[in-house]
Amino acid sequence: MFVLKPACFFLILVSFAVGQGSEPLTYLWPLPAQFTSGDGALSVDPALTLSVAGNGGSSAILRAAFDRYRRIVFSHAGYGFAFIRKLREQLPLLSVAQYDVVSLNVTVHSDDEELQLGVDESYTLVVPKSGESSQVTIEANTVYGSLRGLETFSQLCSFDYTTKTVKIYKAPWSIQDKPRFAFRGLMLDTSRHYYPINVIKQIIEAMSYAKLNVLHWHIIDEESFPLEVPTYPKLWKGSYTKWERYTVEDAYEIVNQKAEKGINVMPEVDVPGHAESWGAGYPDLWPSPSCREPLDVSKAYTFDVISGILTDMRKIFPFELFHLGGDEVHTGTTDTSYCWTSTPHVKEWLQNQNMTAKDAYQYFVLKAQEIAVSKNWTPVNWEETFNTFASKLHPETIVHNWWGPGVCPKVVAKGFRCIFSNQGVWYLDHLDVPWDVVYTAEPLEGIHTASEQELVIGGEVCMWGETADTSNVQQTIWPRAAAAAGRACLADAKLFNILATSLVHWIKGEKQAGLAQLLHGSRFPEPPRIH
Ligand code: CP6
Repeated sequence: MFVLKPACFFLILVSFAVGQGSEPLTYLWPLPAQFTSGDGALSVDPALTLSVAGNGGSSAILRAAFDRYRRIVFSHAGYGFAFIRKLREQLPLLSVAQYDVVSLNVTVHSDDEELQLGVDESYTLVVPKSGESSQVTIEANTVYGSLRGLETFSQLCSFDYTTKTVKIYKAPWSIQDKPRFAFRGLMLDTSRHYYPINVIKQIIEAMSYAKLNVLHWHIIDEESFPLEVPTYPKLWKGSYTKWERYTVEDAYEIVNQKAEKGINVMPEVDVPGHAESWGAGYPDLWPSPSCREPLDVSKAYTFDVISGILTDMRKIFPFELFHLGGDEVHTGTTDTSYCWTSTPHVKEWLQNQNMTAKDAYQYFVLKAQEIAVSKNWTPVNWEETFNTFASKLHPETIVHNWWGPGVCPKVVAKGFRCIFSNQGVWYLDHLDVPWDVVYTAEPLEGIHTASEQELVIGGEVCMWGETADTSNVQQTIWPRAAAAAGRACLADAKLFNILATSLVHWIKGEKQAGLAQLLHGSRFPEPPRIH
């Protein structure tokens, strides 16, 4: 609510300032890489039809997306009268109203490509001049590009309250878009607060509006273990209650929902720290009942359990990246958490192995990486692993920045790939960070060569769960996640002196054209130039 109130106030102020009497403007967010527009207006038929061409023509994903967007675009315009729509489809002569745009032509050039990191999301969207033709066209190489195009199409459409029709203003449009980064993430932490899958699905829906494409699901942490793991059925004893759990079916549902929206899920199993909840079902995973973190490094059993969890999860999560955490592991003897050096059997094991606690941290992370790699996953780890033993990490490791600025430059200098999530700017649990600060953060800052810049696969905003529950998680995520999405999608960083977009539709999980428009002219400074 803290975020929402000032933002709504701003929205109302601005809509008075620009809305009076003038033709509604069309705001796209994130802004496409390249576009031109004119000053015409086209009406769009609520019985808009989809025609598909190219190899992707049979895609059920595309057809389902079209139906979804048609419902969004025409929510005010009689789309609900299915009976009338059907009648008109049967008997075109019954149409009384004439519309400029009656069909949307989508061409998908290639067969459905697998939804993985770097999938081609580019598209071209053309809206003709008034009267010139009655078709809007979207062309894309993959079905996922066509989904991004449909999203942009839906943002071009706004409801005209005077004529009660949906219109595309500023026609003709010619839009060529492709994302600046392959990885545009949002992290959700379901351990500190449980979110029902409906809420997660709403968040995924909202992600598609902002063209974010990876949900990093931080499923488990020290507070709770909400996921069902069939091989170790007592693990989810660590959930808060038996109602606050995700079954295997729930997880499948979330993954499928994401596939429909062109969004990947990157699950996280954070080891060896942040794992206390595992021991609720299997106390042997704790060094001792009175000293519970990090997981017991001295037992082969610990790695058997990790392997079992990853085997089960492999069946559910098709994305090639898997997050193994590795953050905030307390290894010093003076730390408040000192279980490895203070628990007699672990201490003895360390001595026998001739390892310090720090060595054991490295040993643990590398063993977990081996398990993930053996299951055909690319490991992702929080930056402490890189900061502590960079040269030992699996060469394919993707390092996830969080502590501070200047980490990705070091990571890419060593040839590793990096995800930018600097906590000072992209941690959504920092409620005091305003959205312009989120927007002006630059993942490539301090990285000067093209080959090193390419190793930054993208960025991610993190919604750590301590500060948000079901009642306000969407409000806390948006609009700041959308601000970051603007940055992560732009193909050309200087094209941004434009307009922010709807708060309302993201928050409610539905779009309301008309309320959706929020202007911010010169509020933001130029972003740092990247050469
Ligand atoms: N939980 C886990 C957290 C945090 C991290 N990992 C965290 C640390 C500092 C801040 C916010 C969140 N709550 N597992 C760090 C990656 Cl300010």
